[in-house]
Amino acid sequence: MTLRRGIGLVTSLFTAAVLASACGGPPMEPDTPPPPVSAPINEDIIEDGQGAATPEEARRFVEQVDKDLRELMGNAERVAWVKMTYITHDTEILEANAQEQVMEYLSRKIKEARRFEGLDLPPDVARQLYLLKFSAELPAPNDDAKRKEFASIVTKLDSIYGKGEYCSKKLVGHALPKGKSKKDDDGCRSLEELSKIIAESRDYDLLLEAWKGWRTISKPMRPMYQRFVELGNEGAKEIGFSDMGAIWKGHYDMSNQEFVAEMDRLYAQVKPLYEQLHCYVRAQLSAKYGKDKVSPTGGIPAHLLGNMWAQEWEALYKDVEPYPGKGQPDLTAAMKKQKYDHTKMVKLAEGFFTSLGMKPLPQTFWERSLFLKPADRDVVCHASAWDVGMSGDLRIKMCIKVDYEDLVTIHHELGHDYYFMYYHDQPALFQQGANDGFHEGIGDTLALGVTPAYLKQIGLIDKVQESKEADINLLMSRALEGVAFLPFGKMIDQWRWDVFSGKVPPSQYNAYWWKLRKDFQGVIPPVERTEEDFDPGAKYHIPGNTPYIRYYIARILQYQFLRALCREAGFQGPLYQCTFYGNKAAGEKMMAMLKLGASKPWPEALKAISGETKMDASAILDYYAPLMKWLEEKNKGQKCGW
Ligand code: X8Z
Ligand code: ZN
Repeated sequence: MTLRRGIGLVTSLFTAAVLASACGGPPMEPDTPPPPVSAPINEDIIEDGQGAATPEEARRFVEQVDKDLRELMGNAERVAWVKMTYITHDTEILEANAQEQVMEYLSRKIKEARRFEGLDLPPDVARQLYLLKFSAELPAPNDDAKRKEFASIVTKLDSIYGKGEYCSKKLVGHALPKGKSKKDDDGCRSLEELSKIIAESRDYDLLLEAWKGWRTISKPMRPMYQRFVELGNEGAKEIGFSDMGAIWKGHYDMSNQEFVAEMDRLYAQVKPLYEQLHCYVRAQLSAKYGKDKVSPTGGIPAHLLGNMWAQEWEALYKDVEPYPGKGQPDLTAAMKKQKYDHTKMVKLAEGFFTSLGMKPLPQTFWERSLFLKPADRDVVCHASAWDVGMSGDLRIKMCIKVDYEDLVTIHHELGHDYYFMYYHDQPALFQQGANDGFHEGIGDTLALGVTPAYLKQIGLIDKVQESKEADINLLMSRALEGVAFLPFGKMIDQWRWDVFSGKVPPSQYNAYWWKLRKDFQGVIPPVERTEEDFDPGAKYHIPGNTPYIRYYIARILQYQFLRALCREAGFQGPLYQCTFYGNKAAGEKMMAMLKLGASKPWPEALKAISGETKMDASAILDYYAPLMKWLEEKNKGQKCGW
């Protein structure tokens, strides 16, 4: 569980996950991985109980924790909602106070729970204790003053990002903010407008201005982040971990080492596909901007990939379209033509879930969600999903634009809300994804089902183009999103794990960031960066303190889920053409997994939906197989890699 709105994005108690290593090995069901090895134990832990611990006492303990968490989290989430949708001096303080309370509670209970280590406990009690152990994703030190400082930094980092704005004369006339008239244009732009420039402009210097500009907002975060790492590590040690990264890596039903090896194993499967995509896109950009600007053999300058962080490249689709004009529906245009607005987009996504036999969203969802960026106040626009107080009070918070990218994000967020909805009856500690990658992957799986055939069925497009060229175009547009993301999804937490463990000192924060960007993504900074900068802070999840490896896991799992659901739906044909829209049998499979929450180790949840027990990148490779072949052909004679 994460005390903050979990997933920063998914909110709910535990959105951040917590599958953890249990204390002295809780009984595990057959078929589950070996009990994880916990991080080194700190001997100073104070044991609170009196006399020998018993299983009955352990049961009472988890029941009390369940009650307390519901209350504490309910309050903290409500306050976080207000702060994120109305950032002011006061709401920041209120949020920090509420977080501090949860932090204090969790650290205390984690220590107390040590008394049950080694007991033979009923599986559900053992599992809750196991999950509790990893629940303090942001572990505050026990010292009151330090805890206060820690909570305040956590809140401030998030707000600095939310309020971020860059002003420059060079931006006057570009991506004018909504509600501002041309004559009042002061050149000040928020992330939304700067991102629009990055996605739409092809003017090298303007792109550079927007890219550099957004990175000015994160410079002041550096000393705060450094202190955050010190305090968080201190708190982590107090509850028995070597550093914060050991907690973050801990909740995957396996040891830290096994987890890292598992992530590497999956990456080895997908890396050749990424390299081919990179090679092709780089050649197109080099032809467009010139070899002096984009070297045909080196890394790609980060501001040219259509996304502020170069994490997903779908904005470049038109620039790199394999067969120009061959049947890729322009969904943004289709939605605009049919007068889609934010509500209609959310309804469309909800319709996909209900078509599978799931319940509609509650009326309060429509009343309490935030769909549009308010004109009169600062909010955290980064999309998130919420179940305030684990009470079925489902919401999303998003600054929706009418375009395809946001339609996918809406599916993503509703995936979180439907997970909340279906594991609602579980104890609080089980109200999280089987692992956090599962939580992130649900809505994305449905978004893969937004195929041309589905779009025709719902009347957004008139006809489906059936040709090899149209298929390659479709796969290219998908790969610019799903494949381009993979190394980015992996490197973000590589950076944090190494920062938290002390392998990377503050004097190398930025240099190490760019080393990983180059090594993993083959992306380079367009201008010199120094240790005056703090470029990691310009990506939401760093100041938002949301673990990121979950998105990498999700990007792989979503294709595995898709393959399973399409099998269930009896679909025959290439995976990329499959939609399981309207298929109740597929819906049943998905619900069976959602209902489990984290009550069982994740391999059992994976089994419930797919019959498989291992994460496997072969589904994503199958999905893109025709594109891989096409790319290899196209890249012949090129020196791929960087
Ligand atoms: O943060 C998100 C979601 C909220 S959980 C909008 N995503 C990552 C990102 O934006 O960087 C979804 C994809 C990756
Ligand atoms: Zn998410």
